[in-house]
Amino acid sequence: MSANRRTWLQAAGATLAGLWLSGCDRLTRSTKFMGFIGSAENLNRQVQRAVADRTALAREFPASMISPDFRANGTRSPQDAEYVAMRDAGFADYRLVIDGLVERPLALSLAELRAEPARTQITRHDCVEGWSSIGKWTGAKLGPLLDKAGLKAEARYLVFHCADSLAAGPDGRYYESIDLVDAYHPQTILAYEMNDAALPVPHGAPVRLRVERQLGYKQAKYVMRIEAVEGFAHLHGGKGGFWEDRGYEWYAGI
Ligand SMILES: Nc1nc2c(c(=O)[nH]1)N[C@H]1C(S)=C(S)[C@@H](COP(=O)(O)O)O[C@H]1N2
Ligand SMILES: [Mo]
Repeated sequence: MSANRRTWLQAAGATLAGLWLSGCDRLTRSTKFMGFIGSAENLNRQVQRAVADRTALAREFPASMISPDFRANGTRSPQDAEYVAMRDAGFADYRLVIDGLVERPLALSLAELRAEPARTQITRHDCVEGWSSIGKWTGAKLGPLLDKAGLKAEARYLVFHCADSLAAGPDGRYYESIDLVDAYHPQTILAYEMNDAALPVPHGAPVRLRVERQLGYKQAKYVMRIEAVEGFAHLHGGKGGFWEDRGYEWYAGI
């Protein structure tokens, strides 16, 4: 809710309380006045619904519905030199960096990430191209990790910097961003397992984001660094993601 709207609601509330205390019950018989109360309540309900919907859980499925052939899309095998070297070393040197607007920057090995509070979920992945697959994901919950790093008050978004280039040139690197509502959503995890095995390279090894209330392109694979930022206009094309810079919506909620 915007500060303006909150101030307006508070002002409306104060006015109502004032009128109420004046004991003028003729007002309550005035249809115009009751219409005003009704619209304030209605606005409040709409705001509530908007906020509540964002924290609702995405549907989870039984194991019997896991897709035997979960499709891999976009980058399936990064050719970027740093990634190739890391992959060939079995990701022993991998460190997940969480930095930017945080009090305590983190650099976690896979073993350290696996020791963090985790969640397993069977969810449906919906790609904007029109296909869906159901998979089982296990990973570290993002919320507790952010608390560990200590987000600064100015932080409003998280940018996921990936290891793969999907296009040539300096802005060809894949990246994505989400807001803090999605970051703290209980099903938002940094997945290191898919279908009970280590996350395979085509699906984003060693770590990928699962942000289950969003479309496929928000599910950043090959995540190297999570940067807390105030805004993302200064990054790449300025729209907050590889595909967003090429015309997709930043908010891809489902
Ligand atoms: N780093 C990176 N993340 C990415 C992509 C990509 O090409 N590179 N493609 C996106 C798209 S469009 C989709 S649909 C999903 C595909 O995930 P999957 O390969 O596990 O099906 O990853 C998303 N995340
Ligand atoms: Mo996608």
